[in-house]
Amino acid sequence: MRRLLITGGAGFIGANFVRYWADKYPDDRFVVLDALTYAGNMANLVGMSDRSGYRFVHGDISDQDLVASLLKEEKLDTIVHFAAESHVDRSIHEPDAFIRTNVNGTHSLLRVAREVWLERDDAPDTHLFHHVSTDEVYGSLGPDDPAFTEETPYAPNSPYAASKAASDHLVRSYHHTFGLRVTTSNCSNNYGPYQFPEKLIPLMIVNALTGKPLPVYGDGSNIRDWLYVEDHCRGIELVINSGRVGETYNIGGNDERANIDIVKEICARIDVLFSQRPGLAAAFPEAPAAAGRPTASLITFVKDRLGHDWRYAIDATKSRSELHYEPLESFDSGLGRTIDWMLSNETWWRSVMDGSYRDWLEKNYS
Ligand code: NAD
Ligand code: TDX
Repeated sequence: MRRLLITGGAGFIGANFVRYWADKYPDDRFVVLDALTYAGNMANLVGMSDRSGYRFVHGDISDQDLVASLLKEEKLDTIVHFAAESHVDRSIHEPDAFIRTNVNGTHSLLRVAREVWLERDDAPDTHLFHHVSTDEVYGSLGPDDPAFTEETPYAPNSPYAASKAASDHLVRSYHHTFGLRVTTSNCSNNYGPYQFPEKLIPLMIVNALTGKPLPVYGDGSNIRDWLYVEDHCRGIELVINSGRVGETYNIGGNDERANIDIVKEICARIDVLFSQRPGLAAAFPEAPAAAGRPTASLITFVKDRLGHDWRYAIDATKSRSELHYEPLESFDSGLGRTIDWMLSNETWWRSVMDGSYRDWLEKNYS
């Protein structure tokens, strides 16, 4: 039985992981620590407070007293570290928060883990600090370059990627220098339920349903490898349970797509769904599809992202051979599940778009 601290558990991947883990390991204790930045949403964790073993703590990973008291009082033996500033565009406009949370925050967490787990007589018998990172640390690929392996030299291009690269190095150094038991996973682009509609896929779905432009950066030829979030959760589970301490593992979806193809695919699927389900036109009257017009008419090519990486691709051979990792969801089925989830969870995304998802904070902490 594990006793976990899950940082950033009110965000997209963290919340999916909390649900995944709670279903699979109902006897585990899991404490979620989240600062509830704009990306944290208590609605992502709805239903969790009824589960035994679960506790939510509103707080910052940089609060060393808080983290130390949680590790000690709750006798936690595993940290799964998701908390981060995660959106590349925001890191271009306001990089400071990325350094604060991704670099200094991660270091703060490592420092406390070291103190509580390595320097105290009452430390747990064993411990693990799992760090959740990204493929963006490896830089950008050309069309014929081989996919990123764990040996690919780091070449981060955005302030976001640089801050994640710095955090990866800090995690590594705490293992090498102090003997902290760590693992790291570097993962490709996730999509699925509860993703904040600032990222490509949920933004395009929300805008298509509300009749807003679908902004495609540059010529839309940039390529990403797409991974359904549940497969990422499974990959992290495998690393936590069977990964070698001190190692890093790439986790990918084995599904490279150009942005413009994804946007067109979303448009086509929404057109089909509206033609099959007459209720959708009444529910989403602003959607072009409600009037029988193609959703693709909303596609708008806009100024490119500064320093926009052209292609990411993950070689997950190591995870496959050592951990038997395989993504189970294809992009086709995962995109279908995601669009269905968005159609069934209009209240969730509307509350994010109009800001009312922040009411929980106001009610509880004003
Ligand atoms: P997200 O932005 O949806 O969620 C981040 C969460 O962290 C939020 O709940 C936020 O409130 C919390 N947080 C931020 N700063 C904090 C702080 N100082 N203290 C405590 N909590 C804080 O992010 P996500 O997309 O779920 O990504 C989770 C992790 O996975 C990140 O580390 C990210 O770098 C990594 N990752 C994401 C992707 C992706 O496609 N989204 C891919 C690979 C890796
Ligand atoms: O409106 C948009 N139009 C557009 O063309 C947005 C939001 C994005 N894009 C493009 C930029 C990228 O090429 O789509 C691609 C995907 O963009 P994002 O969803 O912002 O993701 P990306 O920049 O690839 O980074 C994501 O994957 C790696 C996550 O946000 C990171 O947290 C993760 O580490």
